[in-house]
Amino acid sequence: MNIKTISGIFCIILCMTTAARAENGHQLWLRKGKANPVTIVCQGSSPILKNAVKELEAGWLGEPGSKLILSVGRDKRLKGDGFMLDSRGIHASTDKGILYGVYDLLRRQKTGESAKSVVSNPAYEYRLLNHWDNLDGSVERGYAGRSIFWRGDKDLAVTQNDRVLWQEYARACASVGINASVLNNVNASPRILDPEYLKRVKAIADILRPYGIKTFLSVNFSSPVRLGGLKTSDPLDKDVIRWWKVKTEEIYKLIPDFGGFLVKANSEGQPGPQDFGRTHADGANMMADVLKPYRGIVMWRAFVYSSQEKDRARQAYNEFMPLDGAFRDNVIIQVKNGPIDFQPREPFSPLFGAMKKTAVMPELQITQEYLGHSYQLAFLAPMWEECLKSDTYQEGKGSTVARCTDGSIFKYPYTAIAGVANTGLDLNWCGHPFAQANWYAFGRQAWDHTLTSEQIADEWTKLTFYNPDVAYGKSEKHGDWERGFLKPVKEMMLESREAVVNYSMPLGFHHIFSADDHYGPGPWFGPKSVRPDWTSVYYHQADTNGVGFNRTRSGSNAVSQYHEPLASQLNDVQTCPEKYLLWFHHLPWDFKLKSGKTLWDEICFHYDHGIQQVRGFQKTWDLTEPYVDKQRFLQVQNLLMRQTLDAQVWKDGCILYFQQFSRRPVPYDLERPVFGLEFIKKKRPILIFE
Ligand code: BDP
Repeated sequence: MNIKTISGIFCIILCMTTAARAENGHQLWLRKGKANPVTIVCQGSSPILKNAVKELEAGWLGEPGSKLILSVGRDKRLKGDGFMLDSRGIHASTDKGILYGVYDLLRRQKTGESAKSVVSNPAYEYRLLNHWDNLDGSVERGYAGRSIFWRGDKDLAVTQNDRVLWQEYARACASVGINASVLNNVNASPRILDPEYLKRVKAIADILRPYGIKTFLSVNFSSPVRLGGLKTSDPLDKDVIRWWKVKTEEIYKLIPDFGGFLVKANSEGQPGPQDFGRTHADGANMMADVLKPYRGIVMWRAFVYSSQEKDRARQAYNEFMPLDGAFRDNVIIQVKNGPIDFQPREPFSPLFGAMKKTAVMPELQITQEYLGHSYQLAFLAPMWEECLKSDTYQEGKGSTVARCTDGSIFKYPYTAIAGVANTGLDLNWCGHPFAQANWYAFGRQAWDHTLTSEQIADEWTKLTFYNPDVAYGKSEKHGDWERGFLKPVKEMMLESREAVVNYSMPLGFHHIFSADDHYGPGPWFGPKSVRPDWTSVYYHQADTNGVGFNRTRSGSNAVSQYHEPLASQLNDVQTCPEKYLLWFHHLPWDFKLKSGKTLWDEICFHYDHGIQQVRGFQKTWDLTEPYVDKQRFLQVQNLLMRQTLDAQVWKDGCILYFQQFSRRPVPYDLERPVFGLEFIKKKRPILIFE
């Protein structure tokens, strides 16, 4: 053998040991690895405990041959499904608590976090995913393939593949503490309550249950008419009440631990109690009463807005505050994090903390409807952290959104938090490899809202990318991986949502999308035939004098829906945080910001900074190549290319559009536009790849 052949063989061996094997992402953050033997003593053999034992046996990375005790019993340090870890094992008051303890322990072993004397309690009782899955298999605002639950009327039989997938889904949810799923779209088809569909719901519920997951359904308010053939769906009508009673009984016969209903009523064309001159409370209470004997709950959404209200941001508060105290105790009002609609940045909804006699739960959006679908890398934990940790001042300083909803300030009988899911049939479940981090982060924050985004990014990155079987470089292997991959990738993730804000809607801009796809820029979108609050021009109000939505006391007065001192702080342009500036104020183009720049220049700088940030992500990612498998490396690399193009289109489209009103030059330091305004409007290069 000559030297060349020897070095060739050597090279192949080296490559085999160092290259990470291709990963398609299907195993999420639960990737299989080697495990050490462990002996488990478990008191009980429920399906949930069996799963707990199975997980420990398959994933134990502690001392080989350790003995671990799983014990269930009351302890005053434990709340709900909380758990305790110590050197002897896991203790919890419920079987579910044991399962959560197992996942927590295994996560700590994998990420190198200490598992000595841990006491962990969930912040919210219900930690739900809301699937906007339609029965025909499409997913509203879903960007990762078709529904994992539905395939249409003609395909209701449950296959072995379905079962496997649902089990994998349930396991992933449980591993981050998610304990409930709403299986269908809030724009609900009445058909979901048809016996044929309920059979499939039961099959799903049976598979989710051993992972501690409760099943809920979205229901259509006019089901009594559309499914039951009744003449009315008036919630005070005796026959209607009877219809819901019988239907509810039918559901509980099939699914004894069914969770309850999620309702979108009198919103975006959906039917509701107001169609019959009744209130949201009348509608919600009727359902709450039929669910009460089974301990079921109603999650009633506050996402309402009508064309009569001059400022859409005010509507939910105006409609729901007068009803505070009128709801049954098994009703929770489900409120989106912001007053408009899951924008890249919104202030928190003023309903949080304001409804003191009614349980309120936050609704977050995991699917990236307004943050680049599954084409853009946007780690959302910082956005949710920002909302949950915002101070409402409702009961004095420190009344954060989280504390106003988790039962610490108001003693609600039920507490909950929901996330609109980003799952689909794509092999990696979520489309973008980094979108998985948002599913993970939602579960972790719903369990513990005091966690920082940094901690969550750290855990997820280690679990999702670190491969103990790979020698990452010549020196001390862990150190290399942490420096070469973990640190830069975490920094990129933590910056990513702000980058999206910068290149799409900085300084308080919101909802300036093109038409209904909620993807590319469309600040020009404002046809007279469309209801004003469905246009972009309504939200930015740009003219030659200035830009922004005046929600101060001299404008729509939406600021007054917030508690003092926040209301005054937002009202005053000098104290309003700049990130919310154009949300609350209409300002002249030459208004001076804290940086000393004019508003116009600052807008341009933010758009430019956003694209520079994404260009930075491209560089960061390219350097990670030695530390990640080829499949995921290339996929993310390609997606970042597209994101840069998207950012360019956003920047050029918005700057050139607003320049027509500002009549000022683009600051000299900044790169010039690449696309012309008319070109963007006409060709929408953002969709070139489709
Ligand atoms: C909006 C979505 C729409 C949803 C609606 C909702 O564009 O598809 O149906 O929210 O939350 O964000 O009901």
